[in-house]
Amino acid sequence: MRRRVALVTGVTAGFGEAAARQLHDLGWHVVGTGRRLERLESLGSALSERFTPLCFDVRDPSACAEALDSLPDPLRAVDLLVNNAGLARGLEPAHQCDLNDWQQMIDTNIKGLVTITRLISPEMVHRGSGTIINISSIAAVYPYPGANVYGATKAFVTQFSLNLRADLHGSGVRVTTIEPGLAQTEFSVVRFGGDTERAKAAYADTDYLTAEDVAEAICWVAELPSHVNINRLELMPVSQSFGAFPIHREPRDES
Ligand code: NDP
Ligand code: 8X3
Repeated sequence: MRRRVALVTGVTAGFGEAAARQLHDLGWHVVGTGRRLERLESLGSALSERFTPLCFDVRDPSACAEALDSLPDPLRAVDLLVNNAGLARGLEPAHQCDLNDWQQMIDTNIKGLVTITRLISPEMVHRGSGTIINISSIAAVYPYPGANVYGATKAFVTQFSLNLRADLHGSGVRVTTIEPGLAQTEFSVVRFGGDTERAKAAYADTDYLTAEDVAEAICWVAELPSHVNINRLELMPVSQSFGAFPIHREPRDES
């Protein structure tokens, strides 16, 4: 019998690495991507021949196409696509942000995700089966100061996924968005430009989600019977919830 193939973007850290490990342990052949070759190689050594590394930047459409074209025939029929590669850069208010950071988030979280989806989905539709899991965020739904473009890219991911599901209706292909809250990965180190102390503070004295928690959700969605589609799945640590609407107040001149 043909082994199931999962293509997971961004397996060199965080959710992607944990998902690659868990899917591999469930018997999937995992094609794992990322820009850091040495991390891909060390993950490959920890797994088995059922792991195939692909080193490329999702922001480069030609590199995406070339990498996927380089796969041997048995790995071209992707049963599960996990669009996970992504990042946040900065937490400044919009008017103080670095425009390059905004462009990097748009190029990675939006353009990279749609490029991979466009390359992989036709074969799934042709075969009449497959699952696409897009990693969004609670930032897609709940605004917070400093989320500006990051949250907007994730809102795109959530809405794109719903629209993709509408387009693929009747094709047998499933589409799910997973929207995690606070989770400890390399996310905050990247967001704060390598400032590990600031990143550590984001997770201090609280029970955050782990990469393994999110990977479990990915595996659960992927392993459900083929007639079940989870549309959106939002998860947070118990220690996180919602803020009130802030009201700006200042004394009014009543004269
Ligand atoms: P990590 O920083 O730990 O991992 C991010 C992964 O994305 C890495 O493997 C990285 O690989 C890859 N990646 C980033 N940019 C590119 C690129 N241009 N090309 C290819 N790969 C890239 O973060 P997380 O695991 O936390 O993040 C995974 C996803 O989850 C992201 O989409 C993030 O927005 C989302 N998320 C994270 C939350 C959190 O609190 N941690 C909560 C909600 C959503 P490499 O650097 O080797 O290229
Ligand atoms: C990452 C979670 O709350 O930092 O998407 O935006 S949050």
